[in-house]
Amino acid sequence: MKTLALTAALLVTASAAMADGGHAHADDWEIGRPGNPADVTRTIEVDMFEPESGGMAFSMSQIDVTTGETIRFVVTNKGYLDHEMVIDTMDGNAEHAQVMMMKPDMVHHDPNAVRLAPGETGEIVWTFSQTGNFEFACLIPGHMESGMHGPLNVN
Ligand SMILES: [Cu+2]
Repeated sequence: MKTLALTAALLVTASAAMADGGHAHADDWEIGRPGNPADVTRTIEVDMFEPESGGMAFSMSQIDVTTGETIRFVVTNKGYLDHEMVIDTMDGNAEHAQVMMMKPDMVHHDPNAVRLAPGETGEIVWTFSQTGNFEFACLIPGHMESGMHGPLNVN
C-alpha cells in the first residue's frame, strides 16, 4: 500500500515537472538549457556596476531558483565599463575566464551569457532543469577578482 502511494506521488511529481517543461533533456548542459520565452515563470532583474566603495559588483550576492523554473534575467549595465553576466558551473566559468585572459575582447553569443556596454540592458532566458550549485559571473579579465561573481543555486 505504501509503495503504491509513493509510486503515485512520484508519477504526479514527474508529470508536473513535464508540464512546465522543467524535465531534463539528454542534451542539457549541467546547468540546464536555453529557455523558451513562452515558458518564462519569473523575471529576475540584475544590475552590474562599480560601487563607490570600490571594486565591481552585481546587484545581488546570490540567486536561488527552483528546478523546472524558466527565468528571464533582465541585466542592466549601470557602470562605466563593459560587463557581462555568464551563468555556468564554477569549472565552466573558470575555464572560460582563462580563455578570456588571452582574448579579452572575445565576443560570444552563448545563450548562457550577455555582454553589455554601459547603459545597455540585455536578457538571458534559461530553463534550470537540474538541481545543483552553479555560479553567475563577469568573466572580463579582472572583473571576477574584483567581486563580480556569486552562487546560483538550483534547489
Ligand atoms: Cu564586469
